[in-house]
Amino acid sequence: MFIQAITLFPEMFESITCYGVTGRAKQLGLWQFETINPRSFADNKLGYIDDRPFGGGPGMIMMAAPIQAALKQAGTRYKNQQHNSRIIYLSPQGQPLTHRKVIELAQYDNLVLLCGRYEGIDERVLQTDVDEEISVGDFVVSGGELPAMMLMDAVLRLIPGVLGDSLSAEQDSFADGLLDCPHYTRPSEFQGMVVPDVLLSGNHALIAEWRLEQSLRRTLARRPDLLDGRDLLPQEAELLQKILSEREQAA
Ligand code: 4GT
Repeated sequence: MFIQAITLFPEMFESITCYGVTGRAKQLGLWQFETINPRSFADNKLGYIDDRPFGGGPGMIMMAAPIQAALKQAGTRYKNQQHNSRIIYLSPQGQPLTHRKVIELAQYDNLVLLCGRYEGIDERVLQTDVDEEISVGDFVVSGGELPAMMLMDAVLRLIPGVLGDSLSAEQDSFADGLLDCPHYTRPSEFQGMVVPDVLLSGNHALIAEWRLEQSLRRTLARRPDLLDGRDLLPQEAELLQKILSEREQAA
């Protein structure tokens, strides 16, 4: 996968290109990356790419022309029509990023991630040049770079070979629409707290069932919205029934 980020702060992306599993995967050639700085397309000597908002108000707006020039440089629509490319603007006004969306984005050969700063980008270039707007959550940060890196990390994890163990991605929370179960490692006793017996039993079927039950309990307690409209497997339905009837007895 070839990822391009349109950003005023290219160095920020070192955190994803140089470190951890994403850094290793890049070294292995499993993905490629470049940044394009809209600053280099400023049509003035001072290099400014922002201006005051029409209608007044605080802050500055990134101008359409340098953003369009940067997107044009990125190619896609213009040069790489043989590739399947997606141009994404990260913003709080976008559709929420979910595991489902991450799977969808992992199918592209090329993602172009447009990162805003200041109060955002002139709407007209978003209208004409951007395929979709995505949000990483209902909160505001100072720039699109961190949201872009969150999207990148989530997508890259799904590319074969990026995670050392191919089972890891399948076992992540949300891969099956549920929250993750609790995890434990040595020592088996820590400050008087012990690891659940079943995890030391060596009985893999029992362990798998315990983990599924824990996932269901947590999802029910913390994120019941995730269970709405989700088809349950027979084993899940049975465990959920057990959990719910326990609750009724306690009440
Ligand atoms: C939040 C998100 C995002 C921002 C999000 C334009 C200028 C947007 C600053 C940028 N804040 N971007 N993508 N929740 N801030 O995804």
